[in-house]
Amino acid sequence: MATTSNSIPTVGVIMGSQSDWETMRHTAETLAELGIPFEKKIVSAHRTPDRMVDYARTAEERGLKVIIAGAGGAAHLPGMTAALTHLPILGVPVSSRALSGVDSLLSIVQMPAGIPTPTLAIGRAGAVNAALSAAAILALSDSALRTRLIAYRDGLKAKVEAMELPED
Ligand code: RP5
Repeated sequence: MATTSNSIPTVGVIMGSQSDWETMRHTAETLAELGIPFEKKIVSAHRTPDRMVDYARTAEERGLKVIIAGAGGAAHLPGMTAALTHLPILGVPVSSRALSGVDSLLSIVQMPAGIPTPTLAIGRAGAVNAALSAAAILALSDSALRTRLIAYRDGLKAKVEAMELPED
């Protein structure tokens, strides 16, 4: 299991394949930027189902508070993980080769009532926003993180305010 710091990870970042890392690295980078300890692991709902069950069933006792799950195609990882733990599961649809991630999006978002998988946008935007959503959840009980999250958003605001359009 890859972890980012000596602190106990509070966020688990899982993905169905190494090919998902190009998208999910944006989740990892955003969590790191906000100083949130996380772990990352490849867990495939279809190809390593036993690993998925073990990961989800031990998540809470290992200290995780939120899990971010990214997958593409028939993207069952977020939903199946949500079925195995009551921790919040945030789903990131990875852009697929065949259907550009629309299949991933619909696979994750259309859960039956009772087992939710809050679902982000396809690709990089969703990966970044999953990290920010996890931060917002954790910031409810972490005032230092709340301060860092507000500073992150202030940074975005400053960037847009500094933008300029070319002269005609
Ligand atoms: C899914 O199948 C993974 O989440 C990945 O997005 C997709 C393709 O996997 P690879 O064929 O690249 O391993 O399980």
